[in-house]
Amino acid sequence: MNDITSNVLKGEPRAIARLITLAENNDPVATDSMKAIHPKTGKAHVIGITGVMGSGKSTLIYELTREYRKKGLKVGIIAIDPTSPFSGGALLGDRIRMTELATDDGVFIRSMGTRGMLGGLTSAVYDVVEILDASGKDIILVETVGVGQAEVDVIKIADTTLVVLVPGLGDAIQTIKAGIMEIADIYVVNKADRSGVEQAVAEIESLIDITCSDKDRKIPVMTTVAKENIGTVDLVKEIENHKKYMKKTKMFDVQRRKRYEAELVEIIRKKLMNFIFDESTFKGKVESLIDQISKKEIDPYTASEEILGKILK
Ligand SMILES: Nc1nc2c(ncn2[C@@H]2O[C@H](COP(=O)(O)OP(=O)(O)O)[C@@H](O)[C@H]2O)c(=O)[nH]1
Ligand SMILES: [Mg+2]
Repeated sequence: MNDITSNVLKGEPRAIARLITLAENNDPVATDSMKAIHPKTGKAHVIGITGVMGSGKSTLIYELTREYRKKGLKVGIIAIDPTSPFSGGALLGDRIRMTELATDDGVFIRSMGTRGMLGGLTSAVYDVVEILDASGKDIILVETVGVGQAEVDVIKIADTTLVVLVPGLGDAIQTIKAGIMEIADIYVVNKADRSGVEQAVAEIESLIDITCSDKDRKIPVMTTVAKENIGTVDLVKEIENHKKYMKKTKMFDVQRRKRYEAELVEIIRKKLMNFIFDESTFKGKVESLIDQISKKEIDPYTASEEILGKILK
């Protein structure tokens, strides 16, 4: 076992940061470490937090982290959002609060760009989850921003997914439109200090009644004022309840398999792409096929078969 691997397993922050960077750069050293740490993973509860920008996800993560720290649990935070206060974006007041966490040894924060293929999650996020898990974090909070594929993809990584909404703006309706209704294990109506909370909760609950297929568990709708740390203790309890429910029904393992499936597919996709577009293998061939496609000498399907035929033969 190399130094970086054993230091990651000891929870050493600098080794964790280093391995994440190596993994993001597809460095072969990272691959060796990733192979070595996998048997040490699986303990962390991965919690996805998604919702529109400005709904209070980062603030909520900050308060949740403080609650988990009070319980003595170690926390990893992955912010897939360049504007996050965790990555130095956002308002000064928010940023100061977030950096408070950075001085705590039991907390590791990493922000990542949204440079995933097809607008999905950046592929290194699977590695980061494994690394933080192996480093001894009990809780991993993954924040994704906006409404799109990344939000839907977070469900594949998370054991428990929170969808954060705010009162007003017909948010619940927007959620359905974006097709993320199915991904919520828990709804959080944040900014409950604003008007229209009851209406938002009622709206979401009636949507749950229509769309929720699970008869054994009603999806809870929690209200919070993240900015004033109101409702976070109850939210932590609901997150724990969801985990217990998942364990009891064996859905936990089903969900974990989804993550590993997504991760495996992503690794294969990445390797295949690197192989095809690598200078030494097919680069020249690919270029000449693109020329031929442009000149209508060949169609893209036949061209793809030429490349794949060479791999699969
Ligand atoms: N009024 C109010 N503002 C909040 C609340 N929670 C967060 N905010 C503020 O909303 C803004 C966006 O919060 P942030 O956590 O960055 O949202 P994110 O984009 O979803 O991560 C910040 O200025 C927060 O201070 C809340 O419960 N009530
Ligand atoms: Mg944020």
